Amino acid sequence: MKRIYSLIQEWKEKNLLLPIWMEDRKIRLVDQHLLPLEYEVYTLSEVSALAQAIRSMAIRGSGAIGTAGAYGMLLAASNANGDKNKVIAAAKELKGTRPTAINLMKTVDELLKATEQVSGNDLEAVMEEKVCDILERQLSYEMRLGEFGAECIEDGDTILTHCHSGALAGSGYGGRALSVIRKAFEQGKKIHVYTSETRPYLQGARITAYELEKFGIPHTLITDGMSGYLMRLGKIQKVVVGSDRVAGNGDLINKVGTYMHALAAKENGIPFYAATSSHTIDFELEQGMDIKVEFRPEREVTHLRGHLITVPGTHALYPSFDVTPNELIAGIITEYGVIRPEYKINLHHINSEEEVMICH
Ligand code: RUB
Repeated sequence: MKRIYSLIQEWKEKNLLLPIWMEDRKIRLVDQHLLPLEYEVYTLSEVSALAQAIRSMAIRGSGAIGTAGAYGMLLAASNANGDKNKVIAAAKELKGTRPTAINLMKTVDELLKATEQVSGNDLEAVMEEKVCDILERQLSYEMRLGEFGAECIEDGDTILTHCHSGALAGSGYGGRALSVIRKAFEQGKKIHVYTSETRPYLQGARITAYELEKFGIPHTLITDGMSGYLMRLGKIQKVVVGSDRVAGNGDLINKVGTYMHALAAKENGIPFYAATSSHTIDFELEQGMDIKVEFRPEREVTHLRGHLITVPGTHALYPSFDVTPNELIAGIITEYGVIRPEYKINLHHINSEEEVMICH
């Protein structure tokens, strides 16, 4: 696997923060449960172990689980001894792990299609080529959307972000939201970031804060319910979040809590941006509320790091994502530019690769 190993080596030398990679025909994966207190890397040699890591959210974030799907397919091809049925079974297992983030499904389907015409003997080599193309493409999207999105950020802005849409949720530079923020910071803009903690899994408190610290970007941790009041105080100028899926009409499906931030932003006249890539737009989904959102185990709400934090026997609910209607979104940042309303019309320019509207 010469090409993939040299790609990984090159990216490590460029100090990309990789959530997952491959070594000695095995997957290496940063356990995102433990960050930022511990940095532990697991070695996985079976697709079923990777599927479990995605389900348990040891690896998470829509971009990163798409990448995990790609590595999973390569691992499956490598372990298959030429038996394509094993790759088909692995694809099914990977796609069944988490239902909301569309990158996982699209990536696995793309790889499955690529293997259909291939003989068993060529399976691993063809998969490696295709996976490398996908990894390079994802990183290039990340860099380009960061450039476009940074144009929306002004010197002196304080930006609210929710959950974690950063390097470890993406390809290693800054994922979606943090690519925008990181690029603006690298351009010399004096910015500050509020990261909302993101109950119950605390991606904002743990992982966004970890990356902002690493990148040297000034930041402050807030709890999820504080954003409205801070907006009223004039302390927030922009909101930038990532995206698990964008519907064809521009509705955004993202980490639960996003909708509340968007409502507060609209009420206070603050631009709310969704950072995404063309790969995350689901043109088959007409509107966001048509999606079946993943509900996770109630124990993830009633317990924190294994400790019960409520009355024993109390029931809890955990819809993992919510839907932000398109009318609350000032712009959808993509690798083609920043798409403005009317999304139903303008998002489709991406599909046809016509020129899209870019913000200034
Ligand atoms: C992660 C989450 C992130 C998105 C967007 O959910 O909702 O905000 O994935 O980030 P989870 P990005 O932690 O449940 O996987 O667009 O960068 O993937």
